[in-house]
Amino acid sequence: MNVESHVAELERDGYTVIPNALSPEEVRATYQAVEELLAAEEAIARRTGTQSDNLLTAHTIVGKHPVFYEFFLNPPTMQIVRQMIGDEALLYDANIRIPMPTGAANKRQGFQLHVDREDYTVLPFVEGKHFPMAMNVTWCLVDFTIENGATLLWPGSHQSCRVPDPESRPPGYVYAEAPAGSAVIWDAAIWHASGINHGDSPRYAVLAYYIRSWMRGKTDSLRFIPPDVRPILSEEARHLLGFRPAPPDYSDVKALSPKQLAALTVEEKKVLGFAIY
Ligand SMILES: O=C(O)CCC(=O)C(=O)O
Repeated sequence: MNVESHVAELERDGYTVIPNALSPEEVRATYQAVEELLAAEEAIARRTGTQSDNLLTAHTIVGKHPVFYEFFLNPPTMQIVRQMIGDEALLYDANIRIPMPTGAANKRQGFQLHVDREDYTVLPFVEGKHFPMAMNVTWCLVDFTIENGATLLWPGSHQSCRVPDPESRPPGYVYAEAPAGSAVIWDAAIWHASGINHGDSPRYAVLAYYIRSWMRGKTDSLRFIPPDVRPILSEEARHLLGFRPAPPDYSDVKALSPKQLAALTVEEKKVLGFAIY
């Protein structure tokens, strides 16, 4: 994989496609996990609108099925994400998203033209210069085609530092057509919309949203991991989710070496402003 060219595409176009980010076995196992999770949630999800005729979704999936515990460390994806938003990038959320072959869209729910979480990905930069704050990743579990609802992307629109009219469909979009196993990575500020599925089978996909390490976002993304799952996760997966020591950024703390930091007593940490409670 040529990391530099994927990063260059993300910077220029606002998106890139990594073929074979998942092996065929991983695609199969993930597909099965998606089916199991959707079936487990179906009764409630139908009532809440999380699953509907046109769209099946599942939210906050990391802790909901063992296949997803480590999934979001996907090495080819993380190489690119870390280049774009820093080595300490956090996994903020992950979802299942399956437009169904009805040839119709729900109102909003990603079908409208949008950017992701504009409060911090676009609005701070209006009239200024784009700065990447978050990356959205879609793993295709089936081939993404124009017919089955491949995502629509407006290349270069992340540089506009503007939020689009959700009801509009300006010219200049491309479809993220990609074979199963691909990861489509886009800058959260790119204008995009879910395609409508005019095909004859569901468009299976798993999505994740990564943010810069110093951001908090708007949901309590740590507390959606069930307490019994936390100890099962690898150290790296816990770190990705944000279970990590967060030394405050006072100058007297920054002056300490990792060894000195590790040796601090609770009383010393209290004085230095650590979150000890
Ligand atoms: O599933 C898709 O094609 C698009 C999803 C989307 O727009 C989003 O997650 O923001």
